[in-house]
Amino acid sequence: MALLHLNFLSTKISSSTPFSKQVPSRKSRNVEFTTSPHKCLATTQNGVVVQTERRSANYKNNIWEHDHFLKTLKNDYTAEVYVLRANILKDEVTHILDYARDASSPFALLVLIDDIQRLGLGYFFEKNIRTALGLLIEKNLKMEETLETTALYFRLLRQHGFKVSQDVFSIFRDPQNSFKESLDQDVKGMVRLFEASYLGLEGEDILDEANAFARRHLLDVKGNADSNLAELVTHALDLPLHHRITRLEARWYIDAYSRRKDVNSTLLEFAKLDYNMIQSTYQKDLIEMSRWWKNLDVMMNLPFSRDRLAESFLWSVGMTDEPQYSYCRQVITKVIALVTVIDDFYDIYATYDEAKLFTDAVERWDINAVEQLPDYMKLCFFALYNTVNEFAYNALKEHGFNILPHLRKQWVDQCKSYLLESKWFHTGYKATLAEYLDNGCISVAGPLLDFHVYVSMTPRITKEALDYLQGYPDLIRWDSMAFRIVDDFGTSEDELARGDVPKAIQCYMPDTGVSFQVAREQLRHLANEAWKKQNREQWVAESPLPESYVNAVTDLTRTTEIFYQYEDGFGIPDNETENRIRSLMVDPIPL
Ligand code: 0FV
Ligand code: MN
Ligand code: MN
Ligand code: MN
Ligand code: MN
Repeated sequence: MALLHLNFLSTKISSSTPFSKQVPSRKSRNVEFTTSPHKCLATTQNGVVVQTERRSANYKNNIWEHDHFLKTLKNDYTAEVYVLRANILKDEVTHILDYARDASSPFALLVLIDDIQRLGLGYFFEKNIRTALGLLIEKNLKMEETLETTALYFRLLRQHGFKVSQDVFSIFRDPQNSFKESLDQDVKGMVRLFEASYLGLEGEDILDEANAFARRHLLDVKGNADSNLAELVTHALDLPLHHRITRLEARWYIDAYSRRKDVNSTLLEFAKLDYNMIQSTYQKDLIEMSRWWKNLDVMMNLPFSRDRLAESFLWSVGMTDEPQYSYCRQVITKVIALVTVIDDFYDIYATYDEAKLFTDAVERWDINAVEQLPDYMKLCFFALYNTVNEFAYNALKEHGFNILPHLRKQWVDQCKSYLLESKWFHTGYKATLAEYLDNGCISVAGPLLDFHVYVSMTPRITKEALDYLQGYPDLIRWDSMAFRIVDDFGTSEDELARGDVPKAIQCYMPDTGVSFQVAREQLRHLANEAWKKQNREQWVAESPLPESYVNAVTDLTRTTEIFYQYEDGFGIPDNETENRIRSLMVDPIPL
């Protein structure tokens, strides 16, 4: 089942990795893959007790279980006065943007656009922004040749799908073709350059260099700049803007922006208000999802599994954050909550024979198959069957088109990829990196999530697009590649400790004989290459996929970067993930 071809794997992982991320120092890493002692647990099969050797997950409980507010969340920003006020502010910002577009300072316009986007307001002004940027190109105004202006121009144009060459940075390079060291006085420009470098495509060496150059100088400058600027530097180095999800960036940027000397109070008020209004939409979504999950009660027989409803919902917000996509968020939340449980029994609890039975049941897609399953799997299979059929029902009602065969295929692919890992584990097989990633890009559930986003967010589903997606096109492939690598960074240490197949790093080390640290750097490099391939996908004109969808797919990669920014933010959600859920879903911004 070679669905993803990694023809570049052997050639493209270079030994010099100037822009790989720093690995956080951490307690000693166990890179010997000894399987942890199995736990002996009793389960029942149609009421008959059977003893089987099983591993233990040691996942934490659901941290929100006793937080009743998840079911009673309510901020006050749904009232009509707020809607009216928001409409007025929206008109005012439109005027500000029109004015800046017609004025003579490209730099001021670019900064305004960047502020609007980072404050989370970009979705209101998508068309206006594009028009303004298009005019900027057309008018061919003489721009100031500062690093700041050029880098901002480059990034914004690329973000909006305009073709602009990396050669715009040539003027900042000396005759030996490296960036001029004298630029280090320009910290603002350096931050802009750093952020711009992430919009690169494969082979754009000037941008690779720009990234290494800017990172080096920003690391020097950290702590020496004035406090607002230092904050921006730290934020960029922690995770570049291009890898961040809109809502979390908005929450951070609203605070940072409010401390700026040149703050525009209209923009700030609108950003805060809109943030709170979107939060009230999320609250309604989340309440509905919490009720669904509680009623389903699928965790009843699965004490070893992760119970992660709120975290699944955060994932869905990462992929489609605009208020009108509630249905898409519901679908994604349901898929993640269920696939997490399924992943856990394939990974941890099920015997290989049980894993085969579940896979077979999904292939048959026959509710009678529930009879053949061990008791602990029954509710879960039934829930999956009902949930996915309901997605198909909704699509048929909405689009007059039966997507069930495609949905079934996607779930079969998912389960087969889990089954193959289970087989590898139970037979002690050690895959090569290429073999592992070929399967791992599917098992990580990127294609599964991307597929469900398509059927739940596009205004018009076409068979052509469904077939295209299920052929695993580059867009899905590279998205899932970055997802798998970053997931392994965050989770493989614990996975190996509990007993699992060797993950990316552990497949790569014996292949090449490199150290853990080097393997990690090279895989980060590979994930960065996958990002570049995805950047190119924004420009593919012949794809049958709508642009908003292509953005949502990229947002999956961003969500992954966010969840695994500080190790496993999904399996172990009680630190940064908890704060993020509180700030996005619970606490409004004081106006
Ligand atoms: C990954 O779990 C996880 F839970 C994610 C990415 C949320 C979406 C749900 C799934 C893909 C299950 P984990 O690290 O256990 O996944 P693998 O594939 O490594 O077992
Ligand atoms: Mn856009
Ligand atoms: Mn797992
Ligand atoms: Mn797994
Ligand atoms: Mn994992």
